[in-house]
Amino acid sequence: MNNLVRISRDDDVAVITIDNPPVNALSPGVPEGIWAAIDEMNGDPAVKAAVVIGGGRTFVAGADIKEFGKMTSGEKPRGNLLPLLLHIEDSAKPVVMAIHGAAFGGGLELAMAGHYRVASPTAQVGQPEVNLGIIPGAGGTQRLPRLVGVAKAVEMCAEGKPVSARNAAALGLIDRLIEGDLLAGALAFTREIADKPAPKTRERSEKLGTTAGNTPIFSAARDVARKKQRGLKAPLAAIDAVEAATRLPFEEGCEAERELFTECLFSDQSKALIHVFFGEREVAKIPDVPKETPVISVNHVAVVGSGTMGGGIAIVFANAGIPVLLKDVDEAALALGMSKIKKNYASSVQRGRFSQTFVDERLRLIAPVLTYDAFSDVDMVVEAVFEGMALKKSVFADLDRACKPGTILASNTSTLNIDEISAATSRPEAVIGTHFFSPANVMRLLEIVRGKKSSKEVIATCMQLSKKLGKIGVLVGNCRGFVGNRMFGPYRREAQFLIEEGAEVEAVDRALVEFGNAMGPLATGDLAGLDVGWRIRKEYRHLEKPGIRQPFAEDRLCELGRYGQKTLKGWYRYDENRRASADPEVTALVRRWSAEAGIAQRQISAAEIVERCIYALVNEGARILEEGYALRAVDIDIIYLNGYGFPAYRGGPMWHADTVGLQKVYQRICEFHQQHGEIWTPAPLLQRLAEAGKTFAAFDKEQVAAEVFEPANRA
Ligand code: 3H9
Repeated sequence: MNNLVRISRDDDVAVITIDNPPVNALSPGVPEGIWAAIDEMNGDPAVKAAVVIGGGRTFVAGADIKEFGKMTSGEKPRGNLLPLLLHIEDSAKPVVMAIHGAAFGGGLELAMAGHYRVASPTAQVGQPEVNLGIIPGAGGTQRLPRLVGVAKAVEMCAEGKPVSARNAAALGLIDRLIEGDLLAGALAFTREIADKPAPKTRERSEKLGTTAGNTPIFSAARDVARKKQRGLKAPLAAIDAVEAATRLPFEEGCEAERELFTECLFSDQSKALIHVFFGEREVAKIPDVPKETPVISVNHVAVVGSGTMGGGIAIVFANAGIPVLLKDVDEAALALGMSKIKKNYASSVQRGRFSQTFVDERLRLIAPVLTYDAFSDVDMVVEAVFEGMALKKSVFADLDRACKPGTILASNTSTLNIDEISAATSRPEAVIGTHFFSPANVMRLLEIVRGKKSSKEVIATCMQLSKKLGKIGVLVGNCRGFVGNRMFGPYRREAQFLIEEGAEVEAVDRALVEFGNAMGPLATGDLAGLDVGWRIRKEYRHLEKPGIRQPFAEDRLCELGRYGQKTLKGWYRYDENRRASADPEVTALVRRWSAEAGIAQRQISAAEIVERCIYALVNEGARILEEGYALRAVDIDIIYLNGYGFPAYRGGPMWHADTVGLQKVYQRICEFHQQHGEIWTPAPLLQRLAEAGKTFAAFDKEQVAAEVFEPANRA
């Protein structure tokens, strides 16, 4: 064995423990250790069978994802799991896999090579490889249908969602659930089966079905994958691999799986999704707020403002089991807010997302209030009142008076200066931005805005809390629009410019949806309400530099009362069910306005539409990075994936730029600069990286290695 896999004996049963913290990934050394342990067990005449169990908090979370990057950059792959799994399956003595925590990916493949599987009821099993842009590569697509049947195997491999141990037991994937001590239960089970013939998963075929029965399963699964995982290649490859299991003998099926796995592994999609996997964990790491930073317990919170955002935020806390006071200024506003919350929950019950009992419990956690009286007890307040500095300041002054020392005072502002808001209190160290995205109870992103004086405890608490709330928290600096909306400005500006230059509204949206975005920029504007941006632009107009081209079409549409979906007219027109259709009136209006402004009309390709919009994001992102308002390029990527519908398989705007090549991106931005002037001035960081032949990913690595992070708030 080695230090990653241990073997011990419990009387006549060998206990093989995998010990590779934190999640027992099958890193180099682990497969070798298991192989040696199986040999030792078979060679020991005093032993009848073996239990394989994970040390620490989980069974096995899968192959070591870090190894994939090495494989695709040309390093010789170390260890191939398939022979190990055959070796286990061919063991002369039975092997029982004992699962707690997770058996994911290679972990489940390992478990299926055992002759039996037992599990704690809280365990989860799954083949989540598609989330990394790959498919199971160690026989998962071949053994799983033999245990759970074709339909379930296709679903698990193509959708990548985990299955609870209870469900897995019902499916035949787990042979026994063990309440209480897992090892003791596994040992007892092993002694029951030790003298019986050991079944080999790969030799089973009774659940593989018939061609006539399977064909509609595969075709329905492909339809679902094309719709629900639009643009992703791995789910379709996973379906092909399971289909191979139904058509080919086991060994040939494994070969087919291997080919599909390798093709996926070397794809840009997989590289991007692996970047996202590690990125989601990286954003939690704040260089000057180490893991050991003390945190404040948040057991009771308040939300000020019961509008759409405030109500959504109250739901988020209640769903996490945290009692919440919801305050508004008068009975009518509060009653409206509460009724919207109830409606929201009712529709969750209707859609089967929550049970009525769950909803009743959550609703009991939300207490509507009209005064600050009970605020002296809360650990955190999130202010979500109308977006105006004077109002926010007065709310924060009230909170300063009403809350006990140590209460976190958070603002959900999406545009205003956190430092200015914090100046209205006597405790700016307790003030921070928590920028939720609409709908707050659905969107995963939480931008945590660090004020100049926000304390490390407050930052650490909000970062940790975001996980508890089911959000992904990303720390950003205090600049106008923070990170996400600051970049969204140039992106939507370009979308408008393109229309003013002759592109059709639908063509712009279509190009970006085909690129992979969840929605086009103009349809997004209509959904959010065009008047929101219009009002903000009017407020900031005095800051605009004269002589710089500004888009005008959206403001003019607003002047005509076309605010988007809410007025059933915006960039598109909408029927009473809010179904969009192109509006020739908009085309005619924009053509007229463009002619009056002397803007030449031309044919614009989908490729140019994508480059103009996406490179506008990249250029602004590079500025934000250099100014220190985002800690790393990957933080920007995670913001765009979770708050703005950017396609995960492209890894985020900065990763996408790396994939295209920064020289190419920079070159194109220089051309746009020549054609469109100052707004396209290339970001100095982008220029430097492009000229040095580097990437944003390399920039991130250098920053971490050199520990040169500036606190994200230096300006
Ligand atoms: C696969 O198996 C392919 C096969 O078919 C074989 C092909 C040949 N590798 O998530 P956490 C790290 S593909 C390397 O914060 P949690 C993670 O980066 C794999 N590292 O914990 C983090 O590091 P750090 C299929 C891994 O308790 C730390 O462990 N499997 C791996 O919230 C803690 O992770 C998957 O896709 C890994 N496989 O959640 C499962 N997994 O502390 C991926 C984790 O430095 N993993 N790390 O930031 C998970 O879903 C979650 O980690 C899990 C625990 C639910 C297990």
